[in-house]
Amino acid sequence: APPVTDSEKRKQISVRGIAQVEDVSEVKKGFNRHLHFTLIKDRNIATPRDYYFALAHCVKDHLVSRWIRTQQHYYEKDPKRVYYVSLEFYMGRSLQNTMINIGIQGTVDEALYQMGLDIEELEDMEADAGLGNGGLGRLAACFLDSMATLAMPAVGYGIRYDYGIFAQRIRNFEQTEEPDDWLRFGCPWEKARPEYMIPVNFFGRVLDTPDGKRWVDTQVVYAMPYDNPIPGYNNNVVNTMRLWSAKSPVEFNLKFFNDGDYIQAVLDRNLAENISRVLYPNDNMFEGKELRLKQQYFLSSASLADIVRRFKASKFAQAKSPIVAMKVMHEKVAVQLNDTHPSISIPELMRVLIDEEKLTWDEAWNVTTNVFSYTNHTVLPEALERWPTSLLQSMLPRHLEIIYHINFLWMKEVEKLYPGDSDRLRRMSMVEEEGEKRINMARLSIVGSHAVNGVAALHTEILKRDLFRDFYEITPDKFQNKTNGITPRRWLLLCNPGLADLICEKIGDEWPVHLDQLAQLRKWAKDPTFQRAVAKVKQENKFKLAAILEHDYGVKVNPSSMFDIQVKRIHEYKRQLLNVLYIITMYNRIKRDPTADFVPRTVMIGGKAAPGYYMAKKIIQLINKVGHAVNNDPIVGDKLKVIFLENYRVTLAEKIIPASDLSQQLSTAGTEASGTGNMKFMLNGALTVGTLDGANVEMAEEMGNENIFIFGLNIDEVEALQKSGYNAWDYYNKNPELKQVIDQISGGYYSPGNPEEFKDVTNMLMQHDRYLSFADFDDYVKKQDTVSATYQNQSKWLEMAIHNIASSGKFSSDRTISEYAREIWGVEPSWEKLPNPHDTSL
Ligand code: 4GP
Repeated sequence: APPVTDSEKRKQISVRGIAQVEDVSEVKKGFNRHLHFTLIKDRNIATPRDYYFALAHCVKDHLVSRWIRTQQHYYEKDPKRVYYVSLEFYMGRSLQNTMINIGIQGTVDEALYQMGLDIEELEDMEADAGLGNGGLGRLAACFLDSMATLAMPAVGYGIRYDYGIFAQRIRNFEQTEEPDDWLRFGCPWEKARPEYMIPVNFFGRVLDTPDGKRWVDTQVVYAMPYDNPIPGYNNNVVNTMRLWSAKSPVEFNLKFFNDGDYIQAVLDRNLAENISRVLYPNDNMFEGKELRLKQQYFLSSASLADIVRRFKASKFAQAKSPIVAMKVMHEKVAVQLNDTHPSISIPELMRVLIDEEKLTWDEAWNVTTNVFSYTNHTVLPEALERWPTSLLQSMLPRHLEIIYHINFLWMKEVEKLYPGDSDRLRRMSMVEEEGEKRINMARLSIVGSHAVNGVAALHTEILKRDLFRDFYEITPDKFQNKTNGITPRRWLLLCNPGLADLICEKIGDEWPVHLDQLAQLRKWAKDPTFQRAVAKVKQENKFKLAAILEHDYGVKVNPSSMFDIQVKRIHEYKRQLLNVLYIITMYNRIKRDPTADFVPRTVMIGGKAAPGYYMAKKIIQLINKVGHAVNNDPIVGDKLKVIFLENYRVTLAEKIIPASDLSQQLSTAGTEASGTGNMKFMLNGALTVGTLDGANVEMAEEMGNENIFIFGLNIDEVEALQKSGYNAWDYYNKNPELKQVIDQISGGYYSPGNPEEFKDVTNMLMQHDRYLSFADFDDYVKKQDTVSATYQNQSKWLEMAIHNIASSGKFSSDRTISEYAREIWGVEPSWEKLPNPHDTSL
């Protein structure tokens, strides 16, 4: 027989041979092994955290075989790849989500039970991966779940911040911030890949050589990848989220080394590594800091280098000469830009293709515009990114040069279409000349992409008619709507198992991947037995939350009161103040007539304020002060409680939303691009009181206006009022309840000893409220009164709640992602399963 080759022998090295069966005894064995061999602890000294880590490693063992096999499968099939590039991935915890998605939760439950451990206690040891601020970051996380569930060859690229979104503590009624040291005990899910580090260049200057442009004398920082598994639901697919961490090059600050200041040179390595130190804590707000621009370029450059490397290694590219391959890269690569945050990717890809791959400008532009697409998440002017050219000139000189040339060609095109229309040229130029010279990143993103999308129907209409009107006029086909969605796995299966079980009893178990099937529940909306079952689940969730509130915040709530909840970042446009005005109105009514009929409420408001956002912090202080007055007033009793939910985050959302009766979505029409919290409440059977804004409009369409409490001005009325002139005094003078509330706040009723405390808040409301709060007050109060009346009719309320659940199919992020796939990326979603590598019969 011929000698066996090494390559033959190596076929023993296969994930097939080591994949374990998923039964209780295997799980116990794996858990035991990790506790002792990985954590080096025994049961005498192990803490709940040790047990959490042992379990996480054990669950990971069942994940990695699927992970490897999925990546092998993609390499073999060589499909078009999808890249979601985002400065934020607001993931929350991974343990329970992983167990659910790979289908071993039941087995693990049983194994831990047999070992005398409380799984919920272990789960609570996991730190949230809080690498996001709010909606935009959580959307990216839901999208990763859907892309894996739809078996799409997708990678999420982001930054591995050492510090995620700060922890919020309330001290003396005010917000304070604590650093979120989420990696302190290590992250069991990630795998560092130092062998794939990528150099990223900054500063330097551009040389014009016969061989093209050269960017020289740069400072180099390395991007070290950390891979995180993203399991699909029940399909054996595991995708990758690759997060970059900044590493100083060995020769960093060579000058100091040579000068003999060795210690200083080593200390200065921190400077380079600060790039991935901390997430900027702004939601819907641009802060033009140099370090933030560095983060954006760091992510863009490292990710594109990785994407180009993977493309070049693909079968498709290998079958062609390098230059021919690069000219058609867009056939195998789609990159979605999550807002303009990574939009420096556009000139970066041009630089790579022209300066390194030697394509012509036109060839490079064709590839670039076909690779990229851009999602807009907000129309608030203060959120739109406009980087000073002075900053770009010093940090990224070659990129600024490329942007200028893109703009030069673009201006020529516009001039050809509208000769002599200089005002239009100014409106459409990427270079803004008023005041400090800046680059408008949204305009760059529109011109550099083949598709631009809004995140709800109304929002997309605003983009087309208003913010990007001139661009829409020239390329109407570029503009698309992709209404946001949420993953039903985390936001129902995981967070509300009681409701999930109930739904399964009625309609089977396919709804988590075909959420439209929830529509079948409509036929039981009036069925008293089903209503009772839904009510029972809700009541159990409320008891559970009440216990958490008592344990974590020391407040006792009435679990049969209406749980009335507004959780989201604190922002003037989201109008938490409107909520506060109504709380005080209720309080005044109770005091005026303590014996009158009153539908008890526990009002909960939660959310973080950006640390530099003065008004948002004042709003938090006001909520806490009002809560203090209301909660300690014996006349009120347990009719009304006001709770500020400290440190609202993904993990707290999972506990609050299933226990909610009422969801408040109060933004001024035309300001909230979509909202996604609104969808989570709907899916969990809460009713909504809200404006015709963002996705609320489509929610109302799906469930019918009779199942939602819509109030306030619509977008046309808002625009008309702004045009004719909004005067808060008119409303104040006409509505005695409103007048009383404002007079109390400005008179120091809620800030005894310091009547000035909230004068900036009342002055804003009375004199320069951009969000027209008073204009909607009257209608809001009336609608809230209807809410209370409806709550007294429990069977009506439950009927509406069931209609909410049954109508939420559209808001699965699987639907959203399927639309992106087919209409923007040119790939097909799939509901087929990969083989289970643990199935030994295969
Ligand atoms: C948010 C929008 O404010 C929210 O309406 C939307 O649902 C979410 O994006 C996802 O599309 N925008 C941001 C931001 O978080 O920072 O612009």
